[in-house]
This record gives sequence, C-alpha cells and structure tokens, in this order.
Amino acid sequence: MTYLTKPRLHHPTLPANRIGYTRRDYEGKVSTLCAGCGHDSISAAIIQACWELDVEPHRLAKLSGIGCSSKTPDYFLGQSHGFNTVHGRMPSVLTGANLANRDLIYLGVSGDGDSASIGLGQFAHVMRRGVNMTYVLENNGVYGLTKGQFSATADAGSKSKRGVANTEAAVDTVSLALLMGATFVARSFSGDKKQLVPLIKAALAHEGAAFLDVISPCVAFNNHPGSTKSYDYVREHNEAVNRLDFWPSRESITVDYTDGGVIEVPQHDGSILKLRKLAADYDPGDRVNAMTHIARAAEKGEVLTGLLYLAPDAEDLHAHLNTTDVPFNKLGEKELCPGAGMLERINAALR
Ligand SMILES: Cc1ncc(C[n+]2csc(CCOP(=O)(O)OP(=O)(O)O)c2C)c(N)n1
Ligand code: SF4
Ligand SMILES: [Mg+2]
Repeated sequence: MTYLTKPRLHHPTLPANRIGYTRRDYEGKVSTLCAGCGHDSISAAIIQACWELDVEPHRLAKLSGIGCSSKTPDYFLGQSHGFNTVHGRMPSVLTGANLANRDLIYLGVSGDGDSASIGLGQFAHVMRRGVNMTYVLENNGVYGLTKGQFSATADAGSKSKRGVANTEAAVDTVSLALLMGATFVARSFSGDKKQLVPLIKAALAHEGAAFLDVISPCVAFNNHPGSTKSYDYVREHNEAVNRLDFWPSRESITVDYTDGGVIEVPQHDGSILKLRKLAADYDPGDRVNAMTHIARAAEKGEVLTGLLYLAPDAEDLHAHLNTTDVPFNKLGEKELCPGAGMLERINAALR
C-alpha cells in the first residue's frame, strides 16, 4: 500500500466555515513524508487557507510535478480535482486545464528540483503568460525524493550533509518570477504559519500568475549546520519586509493609507489585503525596487520574506487572449464550430 486513507471521524464541535465545512473536509490522505518535513507544514497551511477562504473543494484543481513536494497534493483537499503530472511539467498541464475551464481555482505545487532544473522553462513561461494560478514552490535546496543531491536553488558555499560545498550559483526563483512578469511574488517559510496562511489566501484570490516560494527544510538531507535551507538558518536570517492580513469582502472598497505603515490594497474579487510595513523603504508595488532589495538581502545571506511584489494592474492569460467568459469546456458545437462558410471567409482573408 503506498498511501493511507484518513479515518473519517469528525468531532461534533469542530467549527465550520461559511459553507458548512470543517477543516477536516479540506484534508487528504495521511502523509508519508519524513516526520518534521517542511512540506507537511505547507500542506497544513494550504488546508487552513482554503478553509478560511470558504473554498468549495470541487472548485479547486491541484496539480504538481514529481518530488516529495509534488506528492503533497495527495495530503490535502481530498475532494478537489488533482493531476500529478510528469517531472517539471505541471505548468503546461495547468495552462491547458485553465484554458479549457477558467471557472476553477488553480493551485500548482512544485519543488526546487522540479521548477529550477527540469521545469525551469515551464516555470518561466507560465509566469510570463500570466496564467491565473497560485504557484507554490516548496524550496529545500535539494532533490529530497532522490536522496539529497544539491538542487539549482542551493546557495553557493552551502554545505551538503557530508560537508561538500556547493560551488554553483543559485537560481533565485523570486527574482526570476519578477523578471518573467509574475504579478504577485512572495516568499515565506514553512515554519512561519502566521505569515504563510494569509499569503496563500492572497495568492489564491489574485487574478494572474501568483508565485509563492516557501523555504521548506528537508530534515533528511538538508537540515544541518552549513545548510542555508535549514530550520535554524532560516529562523536566524529571516527578514520580513511586511506582514499580511487578508479579508475576503463583499462590501465596496476604497484604498486607504492609514497611519502606522498599514496599506490596504483592494483586489479584483473584492477582497482586501492589509499590508503592515516592516521595512520602511519597501514598496511592494515597485518591481525594480523589489529586485534590488532581494539581491541586496541575498548578498548579506538574508532570506527576504513577505509580499515582495504585487502589480496594481494585474491581468490573466484569458484577458490577454480575449477569450469568452464562458469556459471553453461549456461551449457547445455551434459556438466551437462556426461552419464551413466562416472557415472559407477566414481563409480568404489570409490569402
Ligand atoms: C524525467 C525525470 N527525470 C528525473 C527524475 C528523478 N527525480 C524524481 S524527483 C526529482 C527531484 C525532486 O526534487 P524537488 O523537486 O526539489 O522535490 P523534493 O523531493 O525536494 O521536494 C528527480 C530528479 C524523474 N522522476 N523524472
Ligand atoms: S526526504 Fe526530505 S523532502 Fe522528502 S519527505 Fe523527507 S524531509 Fe521531506
Ligand atoms: Mg527540493
């Protein structure tokens, strides 16, 4: 048996959300990952975020690649749609699904090996196309599933468990996402649920490509002194630029810059992000400023976390392509096949 089904026992006093579900309704199978793996904390944060957001499980599609991280969609949202794709290919399969049915909420889960090596091209293109999705990269600096080889996100100088130093430059996934045009870019830590849950909620509500890099220590192969992706290292070097609160709101919204460094940012769906500024000179609306801050922090060995960039005018791939509001998978033959006469006219126009 490769998985364990959770017993369906609900405590009668478990709180329910607005649509009547308890947190248990957002769980999946029992995790088979190593005890203490950061990825399990991210699954717990996804469950919490979806419960708090009142997501209807059948309206969410979770897709992943290959790796310990990519196994995790089996451990949450057991009543949602799921597709465990091939190594590094989650973005293209998700893009196809999103184009066919724009009505679902798309959550892509990947690892640093899956996204920064074999899937680097796919990652870059799904960001620049603005596919409406939340891309969660569970970043541990190693290929956990294949026994701990350095991945492309391992910092130069970082040491393996056997003491060998990585000599290659790291791919910085948040910088790359910014460069490729992602409209929501954040970094967090699996050990910081208070920061991570609101970031996941905000990313799910964002219309466009939302990228969330989560440092997620691998306790089996990359949690020793000398690693820059260990629990201790990230706790000691975590520099949060802001803290986020998220309100799903159905009321009318106005932008309000209140005192004390709190910024309110309305979203397309009517929800509000409340950003508490921690770094006075950090403006999450300025892409170039974000890239400079990330590069400076990396030079000092700091892990910059929080909402790093949010485009005020975000749009998704469907807006770029001017597709119909009705999802393609709901259109009938009449709409999808305009007939021989129309084909003739199109061909004539191109001659
Ligand atoms: C085409 C292909 N090449 C290589 C592999 C072997 N492989 C499986 S998982 C993996 C890397 C996983 O690393 P990451 O995405 O960081 O996930 P983690 O296990 O660290 O969470 C590799 C190289 C594969 N499954 N398929
Ligand atoms: S090998 Fe590492 S990444 Fe995989 S489950 Fe164990 S701790 Fe997590
Ligand atoms: Mg990894």
